[in-house]
Amino acid sequence: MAKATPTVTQADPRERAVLVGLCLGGAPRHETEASLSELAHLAEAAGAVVVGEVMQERQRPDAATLIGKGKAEEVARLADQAEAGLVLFDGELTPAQQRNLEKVAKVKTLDRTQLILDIFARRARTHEGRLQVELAQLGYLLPRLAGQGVMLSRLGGGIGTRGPGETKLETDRRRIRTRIAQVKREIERVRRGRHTQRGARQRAEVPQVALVGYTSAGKSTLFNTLTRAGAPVSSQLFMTLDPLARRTRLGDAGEVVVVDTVGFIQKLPHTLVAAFRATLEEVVEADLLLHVIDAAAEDLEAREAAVAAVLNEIGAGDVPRVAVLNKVDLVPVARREGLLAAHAGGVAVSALRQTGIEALHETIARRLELEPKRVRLGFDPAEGRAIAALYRVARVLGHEVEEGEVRIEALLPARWLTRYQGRMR
Ligand SMILES: Nc1nc2c(ncn2[C@@H]2O[C@H](COP(=O)(O)OP(=O)(O)O)[C@@H](O)[C@H]2O)c(=O)[nH]1
Ligand SMILES: [Mg+2]
Repeated sequence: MAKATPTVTQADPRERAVLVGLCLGGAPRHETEASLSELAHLAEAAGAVVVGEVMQERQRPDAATLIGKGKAEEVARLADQAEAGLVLFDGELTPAQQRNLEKVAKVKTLDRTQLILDIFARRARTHEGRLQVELAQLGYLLPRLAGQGVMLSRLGGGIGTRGPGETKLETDRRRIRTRIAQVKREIERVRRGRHTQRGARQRAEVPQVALVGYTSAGKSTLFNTLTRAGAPVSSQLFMTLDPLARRTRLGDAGEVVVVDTVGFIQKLPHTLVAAFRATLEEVVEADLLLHVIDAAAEDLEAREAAVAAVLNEIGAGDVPRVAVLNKVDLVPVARREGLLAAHAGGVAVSALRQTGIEALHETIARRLELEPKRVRLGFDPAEGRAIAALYRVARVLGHEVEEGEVRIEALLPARWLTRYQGRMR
């Protein structure tokens, strides 16, 4: 079964990909299909556009090409017709299979692990995150080094480090092992530093809201809905175009930083677990998590449990959490009501149709205690820094000096009341 979907115009700059799924030994077909649709979603997350799909059923994998030579040729024809520059295999290819398939397909051929690594590499934002991804990439590369075709240049290391009588391959392997050891040490160092920082952790001036949930639950759609609606046109030019973290205003309630994350992936290769967790560091630091749930998913409870388990494991179990039941445009009203009843404090939205967003704003504002309180505070004129800090978190209505004291009247988000308790006048 092969189909090409030639819906994309030639002007589209995205990489064009053909997906290949394999259904082995009479495994249920719908499992392979579900896995393939997750792969499609991952491909999109990596910036590709899916232009064709091939699925094959066989008893056992072919040692040389995984899917068998005839099928591999069919993939090559489809890739050619669809003008695809990339073939993505759902599953892991041995180094030899990858080389053989690339020879037949005549275009870049990657497996699921490489695709996920690519997504993580784009998305790792912290130093530790980048190191974890590099470590996973090196570990993946090491057994796949077989001479030509492998780009080592970006791994650093000088030319001419080759010892006498040593083959190029051995030098490359040694260089990778050295780098792996370096990266591991660096990760340890960063971790130790982080623990000391966390002890002194303070509330962020602008509260951080992180979107978590399963792949394709609608996190990125909601991210766009939340941040686009909030961006005033005049500041558009100055808005950082970080695709994953954006500062935005929630109606009248004040500003937050919304952070998008990589979704929880169903078939995450175990070698990628550490790298995956590193992409979630910001989740641990967030003030509020929006757990985006696909209300139309059949295995919704299992997915939720998987997300909750990972949150606990990474130390984000205590971060306040709101259940956002997304895609309610796809479910009957009765199911929506049932889901809301089962998720105390939850909100039903459609990120795509932009319904329920105001209620979500209100919930976020309430949970983050953003509602403004009118206060009068007193400062010593020498406390310039404390005054500047207040200006950053509050809307100042009046500022005057009385009896040698700076008196400031302001609208202060409720979350800051305790910090300024001693200054109330
Ligand atoms: N019908 C419907 N589809 C949605 C909604 N939100 C997202 N989607 C679709 O679900 C798919 C996955 O969305 P995406 O935001 O990329 O999910 P993510 O993996 O969690 O970031 C896309 O095809 C979206 O268009 C929604 O509220 N209703
Ligand atoms: Mg996304």
